[in-house]
Amino acid sequence: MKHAILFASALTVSTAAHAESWDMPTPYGDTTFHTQNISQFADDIRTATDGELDITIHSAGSLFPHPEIKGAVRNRQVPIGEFFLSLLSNEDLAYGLDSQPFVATSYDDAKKLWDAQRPVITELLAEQGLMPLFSVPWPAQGLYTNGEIATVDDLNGLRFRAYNAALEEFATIAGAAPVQIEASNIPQAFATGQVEAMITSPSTGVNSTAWDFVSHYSPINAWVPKNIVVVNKRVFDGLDAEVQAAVTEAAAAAETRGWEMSAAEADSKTAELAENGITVYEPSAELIDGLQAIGQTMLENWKANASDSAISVLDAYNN
Ligand code: PCA
Repeated sequence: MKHAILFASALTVSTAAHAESWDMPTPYGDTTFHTQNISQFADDIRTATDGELDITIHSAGSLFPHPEIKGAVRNRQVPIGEFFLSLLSNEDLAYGLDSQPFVATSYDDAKKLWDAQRPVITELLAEQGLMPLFSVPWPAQGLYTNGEIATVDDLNGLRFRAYNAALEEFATIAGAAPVQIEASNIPQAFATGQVEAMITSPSTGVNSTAWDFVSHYSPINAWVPKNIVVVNKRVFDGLDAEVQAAVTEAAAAAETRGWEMSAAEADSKTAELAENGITVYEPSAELIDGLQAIGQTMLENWKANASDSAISVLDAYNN
Protein backbone atom coordinates (compact mmCIF):
# COMPACT_ATOMS: atom_id res chain seq x y z
CA MET A 1 0.00 0.00 0.00
CA LYS A 2 2.72 2.40 1.01
CA HIS A 3 4.54 1.55 -2.23
CA ALA A 4 1.44 2.17 -4.28
CA ILE A 5 1.02 5.62 -2.78
CA LEU A 6 4.65 6.51 -3.38
CA PHE A 7 4.40 5.28 -6.93
CA ALA A 8 1.24 7.30 -7.56
CA SER A 9 2.73 10.49 -6.20
CA ALA A 10 5.92 9.98 -8.21
CA LEU A 11 3.74 9.76 -11.33
CA THR A 12 2.00 13.00 -10.44
CA VAL A 13 5.32 14.73 -10.00
CA SER A 14 6.69 13.53 -13.29
CA THR A 15 3.55 14.66 -15.15
CA ALA A 16 3.66 18.03 -13.43
CA ALA A 17 7.26 18.54 -14.51
CA HIS A 18 6.23 18.31 -18.17
CA ALA A 19 2.80 19.95 -18.13
CA GLU A 20 2.67 23.61 -19.07
CA SER A 21 0.02 26.16 -18.13
CA TRP A 22 -0.23 29.23 -20.32
CA ASP A 23 -2.14 32.43 -19.61
CA MET A 24 -3.54 33.98 -22.76
CA PRO A 25 -4.78 37.58 -22.78
CA THR A 26 -7.39 38.52 -25.40
CA PRO A 27 -9.07 41.92 -25.96
CA TYR A 28 -12.70 41.01 -26.64
CA GLY A 29 -15.51 39.60 -24.50
CA ASP A 30 -16.69 36.01 -24.10
CA THR A 31 -19.69 36.42 -26.44
CA THR A 32 -17.39 37.50 -29.28
CA PHE A 33 -16.90 34.78 -31.90
CA HIS A 34 -13.13 35.38 -31.88
CA THR A 35 -13.02 34.53 -28.17
CA GLN A 36 -15.20 31.47 -28.71
CA ASN A 37 -12.92 30.33 -31.51
CA ILE A 38 -9.87 30.75 -29.28
CA SER A 39 -11.60 28.82 -26.52
CA GLN A 40 -12.03 25.93 -28.98
CA PHE A 41 -8.35 26.32 -29.98
CA ALA A 42 -7.34 25.91 -26.31
CA ASP A 43 -9.65 22.89 -25.90
CA ASP A 44 -8.17 21.27 -29.04
CA ILE A 45 -4.63 21.68 -27.68
CA ARG A 46 -5.59 20.35 -24.24
CA THR A 47 -7.16 17.28 -25.86
CA ALA A 48 -4.38 16.67 -28.39
CA THR A 49 -1.67 16.92 -25.72
CA ASP A 50 -3.55 15.04 -22.98
CA GLY A 51 -3.37 18.14 -20.83
CA GLU A 52 0.36 18.68 -21.37
CA LEU A 53 -0.41 22.21 -22.55
CA ASP A 54 -3.27 23.92 -20.76
CA ILE A 55 -4.17 27.43 -21.99
CA THR A 56 -6.29 29.71 -19.78
CA ILE A 57 -7.97 32.56 -21.67
CA HIS A 58 -8.26 35.97 -20.00
CA SER A 59 -10.78 37.77 -22.22
CA ALA A 60 -11.90 41.40 -22.55
CA GLY A 61 -8.51 42.86 -21.67
CA SER A 62 -8.77 41.44 -18.12
CA LEU A 63 -5.11 40.38 -17.83
CA PHE A 64 -3.49 43.07 -20.01
CA PRO A 65 -5.24 46.03 -21.63
CA HIS A 66 -5.50 45.57 -25.39
CA PRO A 67 -2.68 47.99 -26.36
CA GLU A 68 -0.26 46.08 -24.06
CA ILE A 69 -0.95 42.51 -25.16
CA LYS A 70 1.61 42.37 -27.95
CA GLY A 71 4.37 43.79 -25.73
CA ALA A 72 3.47 41.33 -22.96
CA VAL A 73 4.01 38.39 -25.34
CA ARG A 74 7.22 39.91 -26.63
CA ASN A 75 8.56 40.36 -23.08
CA ARG A 76 7.44 36.85 -22.10
CA GLN A 77 5.11 38.13 -19.39
CA VAL A 78 2.70 35.76 -21.15
CA PRO A 79 3.58 33.16 -23.83
CA ILE A 80 0.64 33.84 -26.15
CA GLY A 81 -1.96 36.51 -26.88
CA GLU A 82 -4.51 37.91 -29.31
CA PHE A 83 -4.86 41.48 -30.59
CA PHE A 84 -6.23 43.58 -33.46
CA LEU A 85 -3.58 43.27 -36.18
CA SER A 86 -3.73 46.86 -37.48
CA LEU A 87 -2.85 48.20 -34.01
CA LEU A 88 0.73 47.45 -35.07
CA SER A 89 0.57 49.84 -38.04
CA ASN A 90 2.50 52.39 -35.97
CA GLU A 91 5.44 49.94 -36.25
CA ASP A 92 4.99 49.17 -39.94
CA LEU A 93 2.11 49.98 -42.27
CA ALA A 94 2.29 46.39 -43.58
CA TYR A 95 0.21 45.43 -40.53
CA GLY A 96 -2.51 47.94 -41.30
CA LEU A 97 -3.55 47.38 -44.89
CA ASP A 98 -6.64 45.41 -43.80
CA SER A 99 -7.98 48.55 -42.11
CA GLN A 100 -7.64 50.84 -45.13
CA PRO A 101 -11.11 51.66 -46.52
CA PHE A 102 -12.05 49.97 -49.80
CA VAL A 103 -8.79 48.04 -50.31
CA ALA A 104 -10.24 44.62 -49.40
CA THR A 105 -14.00 44.59 -48.80
CA SER A 106 -15.05 40.94 -49.32
CA TYR A 107 -13.89 37.70 -47.71
CA ASP A 108 -12.21 36.69 -50.99
CA ASP A 109 -10.26 39.96 -51.04
CA ALA A 110 -9.50 39.62 -47.34
CA LYS A 111 -8.12 36.13 -47.90
CA LYS A 112 -5.97 37.37 -50.76
CA LEU A 113 -4.72 40.22 -48.59
CA TRP A 114 -3.90 37.88 -45.70
CA ASP A 115 -1.96 35.63 -48.11
CA ALA A 116 0.01 38.73 -49.18
CA GLN A 117 0.52 39.97 -45.60
CA ARG A 118 1.39 36.69 -43.93
CA PRO A 119 4.97 36.14 -45.16
CA VAL A 120 5.88 39.80 -44.65
CA ILE A 121 4.49 40.17 -41.16
CA THR A 122 5.89 36.75 -40.19
CA GLU A 123 9.30 38.21 -40.92
CA LEU A 124 8.59 41.48 -39.12
CA LEU A 125 7.28 39.67 -36.04
CA ALA A 126 10.26 37.27 -36.05
CA GLU A 127 12.56 40.28 -35.55
CA GLN A 128 10.77 40.72 -32.21
CA GLY A 129 10.83 37.06 -31.24
CA LEU A 130 7.17 36.59 -32.12
CA MET A 131 5.49 34.01 -34.33
CA PRO A 132 1.99 34.36 -35.82
CA LEU A 133 -0.27 31.34 -35.23
CA PHE A 134 -3.48 32.37 -36.95
CA SER A 135 -5.48 35.37 -38.07
CA VAL A 136 -9.26 35.72 -38.36
CA PRO A 137 -11.26 38.59 -39.89
CA TRP A 138 -14.20 40.48 -38.46
CA PRO A 139 -17.22 40.78 -40.73
CA ALA A 140 -17.00 43.81 -43.04
CA GLN A 141 -17.34 47.08 -41.17
CA GLY A 142 -20.61 49.04 -41.22
CA LEU A 143 -21.86 52.43 -40.07
CA TYR A 144 -23.88 52.95 -36.86
CA THR A 145 -25.60 56.31 -36.29
CA ASN A 146 -28.69 57.96 -34.97
CA GLY A 147 -30.76 58.68 -38.06
CA GLU A 148 -29.88 57.85 -41.65
CA ILE A 149 -26.62 59.09 -43.18
CA ALA A 150 -27.27 60.25 -46.76
CA THR A 151 -23.86 61.70 -47.62
CA VAL A 152 -20.44 62.02 -45.99
CA ASP A 153 -21.41 65.59 -45.01
CA ASP A 154 -23.84 64.11 -42.47
CA LEU A 155 -20.84 62.74 -40.53
CA ASN A 156 -19.50 66.25 -40.03
CA GLY A 157 -19.14 67.15 -36.35
CA LEU A 158 -20.17 63.74 -34.97
CA ARG A 159 -18.27 62.36 -31.98
CA PHE A 160 -17.00 59.18 -33.58
CA ARG A 161 -15.76 56.05 -31.85
CA ALA A 162 -12.39 54.83 -33.26
CA TYR A 163 -10.41 51.65 -32.58
CA ASN A 164 -7.16 52.34 -34.46
CA ALA A 165 -5.18 55.03 -36.26
CA ALA A 166 -6.81 54.39 -39.65
CA LEU A 167 -10.32 54.88 -38.28
CA GLU A 168 -9.14 58.01 -36.50
CA GLU A 169 -7.80 59.35 -39.81
CA PHE A 170 -11.05 58.39 -41.54
CA ALA A 171 -13.18 60.24 -38.99
CA THR A 172 -10.94 63.29 -39.12
CA ILE A 173 -11.12 63.51 -42.92
CA ALA A 174 -14.91 63.18 -42.68
CA GLY A 175 -14.96 66.17 -40.33
CA ALA A 176 -16.00 64.03 -37.36
CA ALA A 177 -14.30 64.00 -33.94
CA PRO A 178 -12.63 60.62 -33.26
CA VAL A 179 -12.39 59.15 -29.74
CA GLN A 180 -10.44 55.91 -29.12
CA ILE A 181 -12.63 53.42 -27.24
CA GLU A 182 -12.05 49.68 -26.68
CA ALA A 183 -14.87 47.40 -27.86
CA SER A 184 -15.76 46.40 -24.27
CA ASN A 185 -16.37 50.07 -23.40
CA ILE A 186 -18.68 50.90 -26.33
CA PRO A 187 -22.01 50.83 -24.41
CA GLN A 188 -20.58 53.06 -21.67
CA ALA A 189 -19.09 55.51 -24.21
CA PHE A 190 -22.45 55.94 -25.95
CA ALA A 191 -24.40 56.08 -22.70
CA THR A 192 -22.26 58.92 -21.40
CA GLY A 193 -22.33 60.84 -24.69
CA GLN A 194 -18.59 60.45 -25.25
CA VAL A 195 -19.42 59.20 -28.76
CA GLU A 196 -22.53 59.16 -30.94
CA ALA A 197 -21.51 57.16 -34.04
CA MET A 198 -19.20 54.29 -34.94
CA ILE A 199 -17.94 52.00 -37.69
CA THR A 200 -17.61 48.36 -36.68
CA SER A 201 -18.88 44.88 -37.56
CA PRO A 202 -22.43 43.62 -37.04
CA SER A 203 -20.81 41.21 -34.52
CA THR A 204 -19.52 44.01 -32.33
CA GLY A 205 -22.80 45.91 -32.80
CA VAL A 206 -24.75 42.96 -31.42
CA ASN A 207 -22.18 42.16 -28.70
CA SER A 208 -22.50 45.76 -27.48
CA THR A 209 -26.36 45.90 -27.87
CA ALA A 210 -26.13 48.81 -30.30
CA TRP A 211 -29.96 49.15 -30.35
CA ASP A 212 -29.72 50.71 -26.89
CA PHE A 213 -27.94 53.77 -28.30
CA VAL A 214 -28.25 54.06 -32.12
CA SER A 215 -31.21 53.79 -34.50
CA HIS A 216 -29.58 53.09 -37.89
CA TYR A 217 -27.04 50.71 -39.41
CA SER A 218 -25.70 50.71 -42.97
CA PRO A 219 -23.55 47.82 -44.28
CA ILE A 220 -21.07 50.04 -46.09
CA ASN A 221 -18.66 47.05 -46.03
CA ALA A 222 -15.67 49.34 -46.16
CA TRP A 223 -12.93 47.01 -44.88
CA VAL A 224 -12.43 43.55 -43.32
CA PRO A 225 -9.92 43.92 -40.47
CA LYS A 226 -8.36 40.97 -38.66
CA ASN A 227 -7.31 39.78 -35.23
CA ILE A 228 -4.11 37.81 -34.88
CA VAL A 229 -2.87 35.27 -32.33
CA VAL A 230 0.89 35.31 -31.75
CA VAL A 231 3.15 33.18 -29.58
CA ASN A 232 6.57 33.98 -28.14
CA LYS A 233 9.03 32.11 -30.36
CA ARG A 234 11.43 31.14 -27.56
CA VAL A 235 8.61 29.71 -25.48
CA PHE A 236 7.22 27.83 -28.49
CA ASP A 237 10.68 26.46 -29.36
CA GLY A 238 10.98 25.17 -25.79
CA LEU A 239 7.94 22.91 -26.18
CA ASP A 240 8.27 19.19 -26.98
CA ALA A 241 7.99 18.49 -30.70
CA GLU A 242 4.60 16.75 -30.29
CA VAL A 243 3.21 19.68 -28.33
CA GLN A 244 4.49 22.11 -30.96
CA ALA A 245 2.73 20.06 -33.62
CA ALA A 246 -0.50 20.09 -31.60
CA VAL A 247 -0.32 23.90 -31.36
CA THR A 248 0.36 24.34 -35.07
CA GLU A 249 -2.44 21.97 -36.04
CA ALA A 250 -4.93 23.58 -33.68
CA ALA A 251 -3.92 26.99 -35.07
CA ALA A 252 -4.56 25.93 -38.66
CA ALA A 253 -7.96 24.54 -37.65
CA ALA A 254 -8.76 27.75 -35.74
CA GLU A 255 -7.95 29.87 -38.77
CA THR A 256 -10.28 27.86 -41.04
CA ARG A 257 -13.04 27.71 -38.41
CA GLY A 258 -12.68 31.43 -37.56
CA TRP A 259 -13.12 32.58 -41.16
CA GLU A 260 -16.26 30.42 -41.40
CA MET A 261 -17.65 31.79 -38.11
CA SER A 262 -16.98 35.32 -39.33
CA ALA A 263 -18.80 34.80 -42.64
CA ALA A 264 -21.78 33.24 -40.84
CA GLU A 265 -21.97 36.22 -38.44
CA ALA A 266 -21.89 38.79 -41.25
CA ASP A 267 -25.46 37.77 -42.11
CA SER A 268 -26.80 36.48 -38.80
CA LYS A 269 -25.65 39.46 -36.73
CA THR A 270 -26.97 41.97 -39.29
CA ALA A 271 -30.34 40.20 -39.03
CA GLU A 272 -30.10 40.41 -35.24
CA LEU A 273 -29.54 44.17 -35.39
CA ALA A 274 -32.77 44.49 -37.42
CA GLU A 275 -34.69 42.12 -35.11
CA ASN A 276 -33.79 44.36 -32.21
CA GLY A 277 -35.23 47.42 -33.89
CA ILE A 278 -32.29 48.94 -35.73
CA THR A 279 -33.16 50.26 -39.22
CA VAL A 280 -30.77 48.57 -41.64
CA TYR A 281 -30.46 50.53 -44.90
CA GLU A 282 -28.34 50.23 -48.02
CA PRO A 283 -25.90 53.14 -48.43
CA SER A 284 -26.79 55.63 -51.19
CA ALA A 285 -24.50 55.85 -54.23
CA GLU A 286 -23.59 59.35 -53.07
CA LEU A 287 -22.55 58.11 -49.62
CA ILE A 288 -20.42 55.33 -51.12
CA ASP A 289 -18.78 57.82 -53.53
CA GLY A 290 -17.89 60.09 -50.63
CA LEU A 291 -16.55 57.22 -48.53
CA GLN A 292 -14.48 55.94 -51.44
CA ALA A 293 -12.99 59.40 -51.94
CA ILE A 294 -11.87 59.34 -48.28
CA GLY A 295 -10.42 55.86 -48.88
CA GLN A 296 -8.50 57.21 -51.88
CA THR A 297 -6.96 60.03 -49.83
CA MET A 298 -6.07 57.61 -47.07
CA LEU A 299 -4.41 55.18 -49.47
CA GLU A 300 -2.30 58.01 -50.89
CA ASN A 301 -1.23 58.95 -47.35
CA TRP A 302 -0.55 55.29 -46.63
CA LYS A 303 1.66 54.92 -49.73
CA ALA A 304 3.55 58.10 -48.90
CA ASN A 305 4.47 56.66 -45.47
CA ALA A 306 4.74 52.95 -46.34
CA SER A 307 7.95 50.95 -45.78
CA ASP A 308 9.31 48.69 -48.52
CA SER A 309 7.71 45.77 -46.66
CA ALA A 310 4.33 47.49 -46.67
CA ILE A 311 4.58 48.33 -50.38
CA SER A 312 5.51 44.71 -51.12
CA VAL A 313 2.29 43.58 -49.43
CA LEU A 314 0.19 45.97 -51.51
CA ASP A 315 1.98 44.87 -54.71
CA ALA A 316 1.50 41.17 -53.91
CA TYR A 317 -2.19 41.84 -53.16
CA ASN A 318 -2.73 43.72 -56.41
CA ASN A 319 -1.12 41.00 -58.53
N1 PCA B 1 -14.88 44.86 -33.82
C1 PCA B 1 -13.75 45.37 -33.11
C2 PCA B 1 -12.70 45.52 -34.15
C3 PCA B 1 -13.39 45.44 -35.47
C4 PCA B 1 -14.73 44.93 -35.14
O1 PCA B 1 -15.55 44.56 -35.96
C5 PCA B 1 -14.03 46.70 -32.48
O2 PCA B 1 -15.03 47.32 -32.82
O3 PCA B 1 -13.22 47.14 -31.67
